[in-house]
Amino acid sequence: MNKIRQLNLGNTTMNVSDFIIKRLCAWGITRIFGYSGDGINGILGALSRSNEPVKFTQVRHEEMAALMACAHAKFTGEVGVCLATSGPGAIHLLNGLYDAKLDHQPVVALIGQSARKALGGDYQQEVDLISLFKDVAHEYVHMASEASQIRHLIDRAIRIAKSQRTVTCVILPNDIQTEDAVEIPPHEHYSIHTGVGHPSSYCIPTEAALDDAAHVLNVGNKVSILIGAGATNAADEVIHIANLLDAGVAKALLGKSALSDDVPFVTGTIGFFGTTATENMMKGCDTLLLIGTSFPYAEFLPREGQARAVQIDIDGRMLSLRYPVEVNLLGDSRETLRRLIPRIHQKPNSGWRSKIVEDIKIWNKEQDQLAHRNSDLLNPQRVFRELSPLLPDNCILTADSGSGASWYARELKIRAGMMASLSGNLATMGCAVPYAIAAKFAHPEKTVIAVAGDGAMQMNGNEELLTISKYWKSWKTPNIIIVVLNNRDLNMVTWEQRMMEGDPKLETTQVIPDFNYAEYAASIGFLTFRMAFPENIADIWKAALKADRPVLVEAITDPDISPFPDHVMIKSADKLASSVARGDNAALKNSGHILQQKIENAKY
Ligand SMILES: Cc1ncc(C[n+]2csc(CCOP(=O)(O)OP(=O)(O)O)c2C)c(N)n1
Ligand SMILES: [Mg+2]
Repeated sequence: MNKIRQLNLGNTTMNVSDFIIKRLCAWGITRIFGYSGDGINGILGALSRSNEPVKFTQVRHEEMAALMACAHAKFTGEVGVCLATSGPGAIHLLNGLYDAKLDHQPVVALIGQSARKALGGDYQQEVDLISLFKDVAHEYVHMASEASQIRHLIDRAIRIAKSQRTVTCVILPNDIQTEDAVEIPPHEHYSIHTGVGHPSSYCIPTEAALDDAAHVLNVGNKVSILIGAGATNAADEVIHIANLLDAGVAKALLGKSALSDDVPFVTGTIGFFGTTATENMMKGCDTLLLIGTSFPYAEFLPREGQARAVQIDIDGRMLSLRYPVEVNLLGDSRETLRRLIPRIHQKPNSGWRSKIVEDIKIWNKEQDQLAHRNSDLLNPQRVFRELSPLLPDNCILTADSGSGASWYARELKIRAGMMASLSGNLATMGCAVPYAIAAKFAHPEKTVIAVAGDGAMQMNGNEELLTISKYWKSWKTPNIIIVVLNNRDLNMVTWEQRMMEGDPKLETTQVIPDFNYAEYAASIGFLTFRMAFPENIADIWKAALKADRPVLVEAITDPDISPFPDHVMIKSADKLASSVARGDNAALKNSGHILQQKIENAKY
């Protein structure tokens, strides 16, 4: 074995950790997000002495490392890697790893463990990591028990993460990390000899399935299309097929950046943060084409039986999951659409498409009025409506779970070349800032804008500002803007409680401590703005966008303006009436005329 080691390294001694770094680099991994601990001392040593191009990003909390690894995967298409120590460090990773798992992102977690001789001995920080990670990394979680396993553990963890678009995990006992590396396992029984590399390939449906799908789409009269993250890279094809089908296109939240909002028949988002144009289209269609989406909420899709449906998805498990689909197409969105398009007959221009385009115009006009309505404090809708036209080309947007996600969904208009993401399926708070940091590391030349709630900032965003402060001078451009919606409220949930439970705002659980985010960020080197008056909004955005360092914009916004649009709230008019009857006037105060009447007439 020593001979092999020397063959590969000349006179240098390579240990298991050096070899792990080398192997990661052979796979093209260039960044590891992580946090130190004695369970991974060997790897940290190897990282610091490595001449390989891999870089380490030191975060403030391991959950952030996992969220960054997920965002890295989302914004680069590469595998994201995070590194944490045994016990508490590994446990902290979990939420971020679930974010990656639920949004189908390839992420590899490398975690430390107590030394092998201590395992099973109730040793300090000893946690049963295989069991703990068995759900989040169920496709592949293994612990190394000897050096000659390392090559295949790393190779398989990366390959499976890539091919299944999921989370995998390699557990590395602390003592194994400094053993001599075995680059080439002995050529004998029980040895595993894996290689590096994963082909770029795509899957396409059969000709027969394409014919069947084309038939359903060709005989339909009112076609609506819903796209998700799986339609990224298929924008031209989506536009092409939509034009042939005389259809409109709605976007699930994770598919926000898959298609430009400039396209006149894009109805915007669907769901709780969706537009009336999308809602009308879904209610009126007789045919539904789903592309790369697993948008979950049935009530926003056509009723069963209303529409004949075709779905395209790269993952067979996601087919016919949300709507009983007549023709399931298992394949890559772009390649499948390319093969479907020649089979589609051009539908004549009909009232269907023009009504969709008209609905979009009506929606935009109404939203403009709503953004300019008076409120006690700053209207959050106006904050984002004024930012949207100023967004730089090719910028990257991220958002937290919270009211900000609604304004991000509805008010920030995507143009071709932009990227945008959030925690779609896990919908975890606290992803906006780590996502933005990962985006900036991956694309340092681009402007990155994160929309964060004040609750999320208090949960972890404030700490992660320190990471920006630590690294921003190493980025090619300094342009990263953190927008904090300071509403002193866990606002989205406060509104859900009004809508779903008929509760008034519950002071004990919903009001959060006030904090001066701008002052704090300024103290660690940010350029900061407190946005409190409508007439200053545009000027603050312009100044923020041309800043020569990271920016934090603290918008002091009105929690009584609902992040949910009226057409969604109207379905809960009786519950909202109950919240009003119990002394909370917010639902009545800022709603439109029709909703107001519904609330006033509602029985509770
Ligand atoms: C980790 C986590 N905890 C709790 C929730 C439930 N939740 C969703 S949005 C929200 C409120 C967020 O408050 P804030 O960050 O202040 O944003 P706001 O809605 O006020 O703009 C909560 C508590 C969640 N999604 N994730
Ligand atoms: Mg808040």
